[in-house]
Amino acid sequence: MGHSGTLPVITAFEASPDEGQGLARDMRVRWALEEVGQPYDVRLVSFQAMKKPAHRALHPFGQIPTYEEGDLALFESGAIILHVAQRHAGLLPQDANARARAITWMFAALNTVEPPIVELEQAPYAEGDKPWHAQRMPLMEDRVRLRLDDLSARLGDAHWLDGAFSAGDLMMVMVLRRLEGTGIVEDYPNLAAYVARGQARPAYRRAFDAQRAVFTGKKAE
Ligand code: GTB
Repeated sequence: MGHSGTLPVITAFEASPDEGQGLARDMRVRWALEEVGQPYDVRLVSFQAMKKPAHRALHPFGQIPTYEEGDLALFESGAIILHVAQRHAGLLPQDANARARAITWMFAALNTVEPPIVELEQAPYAEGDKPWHAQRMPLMEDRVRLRLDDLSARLGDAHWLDGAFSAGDLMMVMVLRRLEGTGIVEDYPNLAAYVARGQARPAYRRAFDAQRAVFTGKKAE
């Protein structure tokens, strides 16, 4: 975490509840920046500071991640990654149609696959004390499996969703990672291999180590 003053600055949890597992959404932005070789600074934000006016000026919903670059300030991990991918080579194909398809996979990850996964993940915290919670869990899990059935069928034995690795794969891998601990992805060997393939990328490893260093208190570099 240098402070050159000229690098883009992202925000991340000062104390991520996942204790360095890289499940919060700064991880996907870090990974994108690593894929394109763009160094960045990180400003760590506490849960309290996130809800204060200074942070809300950057993020209307009082969340992380945000992205500042010169006089540009962005929020929403998808918008940030699209911005990074459009300005640097490495995350989107050159061909216009292939590029549009890769962006489509970013939206599919965020709009079609992530919502039921987040719903399932958050239910125990949000409604775990309700008498109907135990009955709702399998229904939510079915909705996740419906998406994974189709995603698995589409991926088949390909390495990535549409040709070369793209921002669409980056987003999809990160979304699938949110199922860690449920055993659901493991029921789809090609999706499990797909996630592992993403995690094996050197840029992923660098991003993971950098966010983990926030938890362990060690410097990543
Ligand atoms: N749609 C936005 C985006 O894609 O950027 C969503 C941003 C968002 O949900 N941010 C979360 C946040 O700031 C962090 S990522 N939450 C604080 C708040 O709302 O007050 C969600 C997240 C949090 C923690 C874990 N974890 O510990 O495992 C995983 C994911």
